[in-house]
Amino acid sequence: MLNKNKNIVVTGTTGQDGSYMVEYLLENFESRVFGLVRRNSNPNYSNIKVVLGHSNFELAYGDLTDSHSIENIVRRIKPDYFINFAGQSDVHLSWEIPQSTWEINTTGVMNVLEAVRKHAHLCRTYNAGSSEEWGDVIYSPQDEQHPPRARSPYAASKVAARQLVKSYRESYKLYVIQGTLFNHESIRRSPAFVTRKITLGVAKISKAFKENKDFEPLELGNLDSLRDWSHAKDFIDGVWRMVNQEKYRSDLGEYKNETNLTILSPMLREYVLSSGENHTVREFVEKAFKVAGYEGVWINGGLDEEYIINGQNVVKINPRFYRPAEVSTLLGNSTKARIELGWEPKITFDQLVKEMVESDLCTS
Ligand code: NDP
Ligand code: GDR
Repeated sequence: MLNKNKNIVVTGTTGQDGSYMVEYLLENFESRVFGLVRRNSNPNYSNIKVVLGHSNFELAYGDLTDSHSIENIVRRIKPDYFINFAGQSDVHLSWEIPQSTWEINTTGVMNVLEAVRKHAHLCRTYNAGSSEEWGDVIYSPQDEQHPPRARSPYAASKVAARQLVKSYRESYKLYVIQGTLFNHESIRRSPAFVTRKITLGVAKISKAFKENKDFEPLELGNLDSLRDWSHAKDFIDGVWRMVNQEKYRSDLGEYKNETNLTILSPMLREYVLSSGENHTVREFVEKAFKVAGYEGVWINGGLDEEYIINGQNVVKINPRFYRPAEVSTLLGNSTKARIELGWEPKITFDQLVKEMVESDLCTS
């Protein structure tokens, strides 16, 4: 079995990606996994309930913005891998809380890099980068060469983190990379994001239809945004391949024994993970209602646009959900990851929508 007896720190464990990463590691490897959680007045461990109590899993308290806590964890655990999925991940909210977005997504990453540099120099470190970094894109589909063109405090924080990652890799020969992940969703997606907001809304409205009750229409912002959506589980495998890239890259044959990480670090590559197809928010709405058994029609346009099912308005526009600056289209080119890492997504867009809607229909 690969990666036996390794110490792996995963942050963002209570969120979507961190929780799936913890499960993936515990299922596939005999390693000790430490899930970082921060102090919360109302802790919610629902995403990790299946791993709590696993003999190879331990919770570690820390906060990315508290350098002492991160340093103490790295000094104590001496991780072989540090997978950083912690973040202020809500793009829209980043205009409301720009400073904490920066402190978590940028200064927090510096805290991780410093701790690793001082106490676990051979640790493989991953930081969660985003297609949002490319902002108002200048070509499509976007690949690893696309320049940063941030359109939000969130995107700017990730661009800056990427520069930190690059400089620590080059200055200290750390095995540290920041992948560029396009949108990925699941039943664990927070309702702050449009896909889960839609699937929860569809479930609520379906229930009201069945029970012949009144309901409020789902309120959305920009229906014309194009996003390249995938399933989060597919991306976890891709991230793991990225932090073990010499196992997959034929051009790094002589480094496959993992002994010379400091020599390997200048040759590390950062990859795009994406499905390679994009869809509008409007299309997501239509597909989600269809899974629940309803088809509707769009009427009017602009801020008056509505989606009508059975003569009733189920979706309307609320300008509150528009952004000060929108990233209107994203489409990823993940050819490099597919060829060099042998990675490919397995779950289609239709399967993703179906899984999310069916799950919310069951629990609503
Ligand atoms: P989530 O919002 O689901 O999870 C974020 C996690 O970060 C939560 O566990 C949260 O903890 C934790 N966190 C936030 N602030 C801190 C802090 N100061 N210290 C420690 N932990 C903290 O995000 P995702 O799982 O979707 O995304 C993971 C990462 O990947 C994020 O950095 C995101 O920006 C990035 N990303 C996500 C993409 C996606 O489509 N999902 C695409 C590209 C990048 P708590 O529960 O306490 O709030
Ligand atoms: P995004 O995801 O900003 O791409 O960031 P989100 O689901 O929030 O928005 C996608 C698109 O939908 C439009 N939209 C709405 N969005 C929200 N949240 N709520 C609405 O009501 C609504 N109506 C329309 C948005 O304007 C946007 O164009 C996600 C996060 O996971 C980031 O952390 C990650 O880096 C990127 O994906 C890649």
